[in-house]
Amino acid sequence: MRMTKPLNIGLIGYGFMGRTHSNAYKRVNDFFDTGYRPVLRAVCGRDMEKATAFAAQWQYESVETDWQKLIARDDIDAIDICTPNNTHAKIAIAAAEAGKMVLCEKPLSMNVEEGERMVAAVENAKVPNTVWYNYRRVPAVTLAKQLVDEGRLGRIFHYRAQFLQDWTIDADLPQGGAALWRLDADAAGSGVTGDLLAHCIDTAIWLNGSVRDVTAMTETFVKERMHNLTGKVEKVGIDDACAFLCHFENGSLGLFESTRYARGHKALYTFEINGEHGSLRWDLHDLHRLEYFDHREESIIRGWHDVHVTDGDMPYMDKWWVPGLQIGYEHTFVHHVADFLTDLTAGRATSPTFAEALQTQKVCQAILASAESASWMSV
Ligand code: SOE
Repeated sequence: MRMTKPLNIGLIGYGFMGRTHSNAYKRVNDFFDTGYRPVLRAVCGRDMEKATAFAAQWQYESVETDWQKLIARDDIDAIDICTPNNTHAKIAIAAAEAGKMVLCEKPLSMNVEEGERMVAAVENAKVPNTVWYNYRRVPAVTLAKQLVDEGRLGRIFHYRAQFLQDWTIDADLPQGGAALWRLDADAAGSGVTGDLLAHCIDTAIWLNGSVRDVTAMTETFVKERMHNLTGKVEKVGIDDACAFLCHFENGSLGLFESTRYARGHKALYTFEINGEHGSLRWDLHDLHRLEYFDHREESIIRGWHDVHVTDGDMPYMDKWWVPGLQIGYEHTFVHHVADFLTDLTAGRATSPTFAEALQTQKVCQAILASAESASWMSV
């Protein structure tokens, strides 16, 4: 183990994502040799009682209730944004202007215009930045990237992805508040497009390159919900479901679907890529497996390989247990922090940067515009 330098973290937001990131900061040096050691300097949230309880549970050294004060502190190196989407831009821009590194939850922003300002801010300030599209760092997904980059699939024809959930079917669920800000268009920007399809699009761009144009349809099944801020029944502005077709720049065709109304599915993120020589298939519910088909194999043994991605020569797995023993969802965040710290030591950017995540934002915006206008939109 080399000597590690401290990296003082100021976390903003203590919800579900605040926990995944805190866990990653705490575990990373137990398993990865990165050159830096995150120090949980402060957590910031509007509710002092909740922030204090979070700080006690995760061992943050101090608590702030005003994110501007957190950013102004000299003992903070990196600001980690885990707040609702409508706050990402103002916090990230202020943090970059104060010379802090910025790690931002997905999606980058509410829209492309905000995202562009965020990219300009981190680039002008030359501060390290990244967006937490965590599924890239599931070892099986990282292995898929390796196989695609090695050219094993040949020319790509099709990219297909789905992200299916069922947690908003109940019409009595309010919009706004705690995790339910995801149902409030003013806080989230969009529904499944920014929340779930953004994950699929980030992975797709990473594996298969840029998206050229899209045609989409969206639906809002529950049109009105009680708003927990006003106490009134208000129109729902988010997309509950979205499906889109696209062309990738490499000539392949994309087919994507996401919904929070697929009864029985909790977080079924799947993708499949079909190329001239072979195909790949992955499923979040079985995340350590990568299915691979190679048509060039001898016909009598040709078939789908069910690769259990746990061997030490597979991405990230040499840092964990022994072959055959798997890891899970939380490890994707540990991997992201590990890469961020390693890249920091090497003076490299950590993908996806704000600029890369802006490409996903552009696709999301084109999807929503296409659904609105019922026409093809270029990205
Ligand atoms: C809720 O829809 C959610 O928690 C998303 O916000 C996450 O990004 C996704 O990974 C799981 O589902």
